Amino acid sequence: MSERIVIDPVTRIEGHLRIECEVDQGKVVKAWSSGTMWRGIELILKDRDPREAWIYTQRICGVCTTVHAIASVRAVENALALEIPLNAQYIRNMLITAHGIFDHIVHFYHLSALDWVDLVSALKGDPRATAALGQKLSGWHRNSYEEIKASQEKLQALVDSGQLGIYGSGYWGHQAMKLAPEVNLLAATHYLQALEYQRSINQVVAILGSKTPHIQNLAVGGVSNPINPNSQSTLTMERLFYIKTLIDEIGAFIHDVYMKDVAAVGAFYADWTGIGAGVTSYLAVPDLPMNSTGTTFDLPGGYIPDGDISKFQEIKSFQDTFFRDGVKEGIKHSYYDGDWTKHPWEEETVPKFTGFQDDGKYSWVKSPTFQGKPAQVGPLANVLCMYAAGHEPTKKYATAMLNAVSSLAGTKVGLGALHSTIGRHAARAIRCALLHDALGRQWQLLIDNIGRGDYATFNPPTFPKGEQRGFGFHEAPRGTLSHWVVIQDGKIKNYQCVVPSTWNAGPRNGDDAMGPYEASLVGTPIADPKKPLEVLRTIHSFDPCLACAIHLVDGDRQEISRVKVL
Ligand code: NFE
Ligand code: MG
Repeated sequence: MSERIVIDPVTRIEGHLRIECEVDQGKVVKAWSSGTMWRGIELILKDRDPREAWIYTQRICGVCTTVHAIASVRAVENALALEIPLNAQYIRNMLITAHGIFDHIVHFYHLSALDWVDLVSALKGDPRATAALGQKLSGWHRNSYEEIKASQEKLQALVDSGQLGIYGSGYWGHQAMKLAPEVNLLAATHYLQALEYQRSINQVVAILGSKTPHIQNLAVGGVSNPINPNSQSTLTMERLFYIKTLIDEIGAFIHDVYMKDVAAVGAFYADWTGIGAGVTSYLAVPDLPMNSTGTTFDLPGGYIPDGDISKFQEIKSFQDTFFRDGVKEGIKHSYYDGDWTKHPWEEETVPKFTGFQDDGKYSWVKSPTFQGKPAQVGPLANVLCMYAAGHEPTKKYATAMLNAVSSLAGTKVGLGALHSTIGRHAARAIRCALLHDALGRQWQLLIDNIGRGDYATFNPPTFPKGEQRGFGFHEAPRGTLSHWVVIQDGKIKNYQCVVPSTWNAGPRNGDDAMGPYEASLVGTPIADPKKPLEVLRTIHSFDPCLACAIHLVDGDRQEISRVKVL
């Protein structure tokens, strides 16, 4: 007999997500992904000055704080065919890469590792054996007996205090937890260390963006960082070389800790390379523009239909018509009035809440499609597309990751294993290494350009009479993000954001095809329906952000529902 599992809300994510599954004979047979929170940004933008849209859209999210700012200025610049100075591209690219590194480290260690790592078991690990294991895995200087022992004592003190806090309701001792106590202890030690490293790389964002979360230095037409190597109150060589020390410092953590831990989790949970593939049409956009018009990029992107890498089609520029015409959103199963599938420039947003209906409307998230089909976005899509584009550094890191998993698992693990729950973690670590190399390159490009005497950071925009349409895309940490703007006589007439978590968390589309979260859950084995750890493993592997996925407001301010708050 089948039974229902409802997880509401899913935790260790951003925003409000409800996952409902039907389980039969120990496996998920049906799944629903529902965004239950409702808020507003897109309609607030109507009639505003396009130059300030980025400040508002950035407030969509407190996690991917830079990305909506970046996509927004790109959308308006695209509508105006406005070029931006090279220094502005390089500074934006440094913000993008530093933020991405921070985001990926936080995701693996703090938002998802505890689905795989048992903290209670870590208390039983022998610190000396753990140090020996760590030293076998990598040359990381903080895999020392002293450091591991101190981490274990910290955990033990927490348990002894009886105040477990956020660790109180973990699935400790669950039968799907498979790591030995020493592996758990090593991972728990890195969990604590990762808190320091995510903070240090985020300083790059704070220095260039003036603050984080929510940077302050963007402008339609460039950035507002004044560059003057001889002044104390601008972006100086002293600040830039301090940034370089932060970039250099984090490299060892990414390569010797993050990449190695993901390989170990992949090898010890090798069965999870066969679980959680879901939607295997992948979309990723190119990013890190290398010129002032956005026609060449440091990292490539494109589209892979139905998991077939040989059918990869590249997306080439900020003017790309294959991308521009390929994106649509539908609302057949979403809480909006009607049943349509439209291009973002043509959408109108009229909320209409009906309550959760299995075969009707059941989510505030819309259903995006690319070329008429659901697409998975995120680091896995990004890495597969870069691999398909023949990007050599991607091939190098992907091969290194797969070789590391193969040697630990004692069996050959190929590229096909990436189409899975574990594959999403592996791809995120690979992408993190690529972003780190790119950050170093962008830093060097900026230094060299300043060295040539170019201090320009801004081209002022002018808004002609009449209508202009623009789109801006960005490969955000959770995947492809695009903003779509229609400008009329210098004011915003329509604004739509099609966001990474909207692509992945979307409900069934106009053709009733499941969204990526839903499709990835079907077939997942469930050991104990009362403790659905396996569902969380797959959902967390996408790194959900429902704050991003739903971002509209009811313009009439009607009351939708009332809740009691304790
Ligand atoms: Ni709120 Fe975000 C990213 C964007 S959405 S986290 O990355 O855009 O999924
Ligand atoms: Mg939207």
